[in-house]
Amino acid sequence: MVEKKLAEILEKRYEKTIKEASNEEIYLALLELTKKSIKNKGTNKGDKKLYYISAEFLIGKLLSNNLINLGLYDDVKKTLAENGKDLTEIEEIELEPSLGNGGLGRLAACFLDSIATLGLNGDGVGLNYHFGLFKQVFKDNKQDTEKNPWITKESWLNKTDIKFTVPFAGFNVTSTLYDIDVTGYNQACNKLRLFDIDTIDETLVEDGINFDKEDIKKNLTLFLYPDDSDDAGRILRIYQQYFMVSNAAQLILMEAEENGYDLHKLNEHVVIQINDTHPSMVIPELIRLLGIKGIPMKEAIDIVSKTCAYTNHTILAEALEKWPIDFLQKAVPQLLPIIRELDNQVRLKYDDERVYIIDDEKRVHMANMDIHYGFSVNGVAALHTEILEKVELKPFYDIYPEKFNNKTNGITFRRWLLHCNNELANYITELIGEDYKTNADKLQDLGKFVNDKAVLNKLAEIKQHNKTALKKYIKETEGIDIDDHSIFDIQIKRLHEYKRQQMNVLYIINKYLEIKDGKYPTTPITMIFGAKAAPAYIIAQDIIHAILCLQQIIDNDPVVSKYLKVVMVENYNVTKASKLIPACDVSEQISLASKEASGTGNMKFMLNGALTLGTEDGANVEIHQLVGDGNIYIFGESSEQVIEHYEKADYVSKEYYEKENIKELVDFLVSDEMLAVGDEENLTRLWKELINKDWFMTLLDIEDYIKTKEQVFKDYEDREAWNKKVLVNISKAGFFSSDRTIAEYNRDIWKLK
Ligand code: 26Y
Repeated sequence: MVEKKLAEILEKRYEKTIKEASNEEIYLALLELTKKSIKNKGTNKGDKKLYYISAEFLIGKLLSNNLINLGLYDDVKKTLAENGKDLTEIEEIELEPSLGNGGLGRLAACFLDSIATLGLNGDGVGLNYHFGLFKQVFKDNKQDTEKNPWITKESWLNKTDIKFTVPFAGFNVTSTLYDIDVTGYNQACNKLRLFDIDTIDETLVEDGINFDKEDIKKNLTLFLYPDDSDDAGRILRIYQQYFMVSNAAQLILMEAEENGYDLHKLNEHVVIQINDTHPSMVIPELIRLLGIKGIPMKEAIDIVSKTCAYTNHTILAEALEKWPIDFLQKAVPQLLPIIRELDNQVRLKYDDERVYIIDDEKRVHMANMDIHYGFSVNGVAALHTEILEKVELKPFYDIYPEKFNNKTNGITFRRWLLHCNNELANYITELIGEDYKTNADKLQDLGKFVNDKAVLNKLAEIKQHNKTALKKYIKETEGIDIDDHSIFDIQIKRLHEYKRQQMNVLYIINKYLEIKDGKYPTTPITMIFGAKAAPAYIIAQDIIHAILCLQQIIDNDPVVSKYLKVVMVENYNVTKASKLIPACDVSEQISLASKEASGTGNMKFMLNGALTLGTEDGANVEIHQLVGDGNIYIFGESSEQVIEHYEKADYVSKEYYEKENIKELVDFLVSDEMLAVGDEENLTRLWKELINKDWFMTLLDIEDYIKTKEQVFKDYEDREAWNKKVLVNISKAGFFSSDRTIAEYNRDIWKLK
């Protein structure tokens, strides 16, 4: 069936057979075939609709996932193989959109998959960034940035004829809506709706990622998170955010009116999920637009408050957006009377400046607005929500305890198991049947094989295949040789000091010095990193530099390189994640306790049979509870202890640095070896930062980290015991299906039929 259709398309397009066609031609034919098949699926309907508004949707490549969801994957793969073609190679043709930067964006993508799969009527709404987040390249052991174009003539984007006018101070712009179909697993479809500005000008970007930040009509949708280290950059972000939410609000009202809904009862037909504070201006914008439709402000505020729900993804103060009134005045003055009124109402009710929307420095606290004028506030893991309630947002929790709820994050098993680890998925099916694909709890049935040696060996064999496949991929893409019989220890996530890649660096230094001293690991170790750093985040750049320098030093050392290898993959993205995760033995989740809201990589690794080395932070806490002490490696101070250190301001990194064994590791950063391959300015800055500030308490946990990691590597040697732990981890991962998360959002917040 698939073979016939594919052959027909290729014949019509290129007058070629499958055998004759190039990978690119086959990709384009599969794109056409898939899009046709999506058309036959129909869309989810219902008299209430969710709009999930987000600045990021890190969707990754779509071909294989769509094929899986449409039930065509196995057929296509087989047909291609019979004609001498390899689906994995054809996937390479598709460009990965970089419409996201990290966890929040990937979560939004997993959620879209689960919303469609559960048959819920819900779309994503965001922006069609032409160059997305920057592309990372390494030069002289440092990160360099380039634009990342991904929009091709034929793609998953469908241009619609929906257009809106968005008003800014002194000028209007026109938008066009593009849709990407979101396929559910064996289900009808939803849409990801991406707005673009009609007057965009890609030629504005001359070299790297630089462009004229003030030419709003031409630059608005060029990049996700354009540099905001100056005022022009910050104001541009306001323009972007407003453009996103004004389009979203106009779309919502247009669809409500098309359906004949009474706008006075909008909340009965619409629910808006505000993904972090980036879309928060949707609240005043919707109030403004309802006003234009004749609904008085008081009532409009009430309607909007019953329609909007807010998700918080971080407790880091610098990520909680506060926009100066002056900036808003400059870009979107029409919102100010509304925001002032919202603030006034708060001030009349509550005599507590911590909950005001506008502070005494004339800044608008976006999260505060969301909490007062939304009906739900959720954190993304149990510990995170607890910290919000008890510490970070306590004054709000005291006012509105009923609004607060937890929704522990999840991941879609279609991408993070069926697609990225097809061999494991098929083996699980062989053992326990298909049900787990739609009912993830069923994975628990694997538990009964925990003493079955044949099963344990087979799991190890699949892991080995994935490691060998990764070795090949890294050779092809990075030009680096790795030993597929070494332990694969992986830390992949955005670069941030709180995630503590620098602690892993100190571990590597420790191992390097040990090997130099003649103490060799039983099994060689490969430490793999992947991380982009925000271009303006100096210390993050320095940490990348340190990793790349170590990589070079170790590569050049004929003795050490036999036992230890460091690889930092370039331009870490969803595609690379899906190759790395199935091959991993040890999952590094080592954030300072209390700082990682949830983490979702931790869940992907667990599902793919890696063991977690982590702190009691974010969703690690829940992983720990599920698998039990014996199947996870936990270290470091607890979130309570850490929060106490912050409150008492009693952590002094220098006191730890003075310990001889720690000093040796930190000082290596500025050793002759490092300076021979690295840049003195960067390395010295990082060294000083660790000694004098160490805001995320690396030196506090380093000893426990090293000790625990040694235990991990020791335990790895007992292959059977290790494989049992692997099996337990996979069998307990069902809780982290985003189908479960979405079912909870719907039950508690959205209430869609
Ligand atoms: C605009 C700027 C200040 C900003 C840009 C991006 C602020 C925040 C973000 C992104 C945050 C983010 O990705 N947070 C992550 O969300 C994941 C999904 O909930 C969590 O798993 C993860 O712990 C959290 O860091």
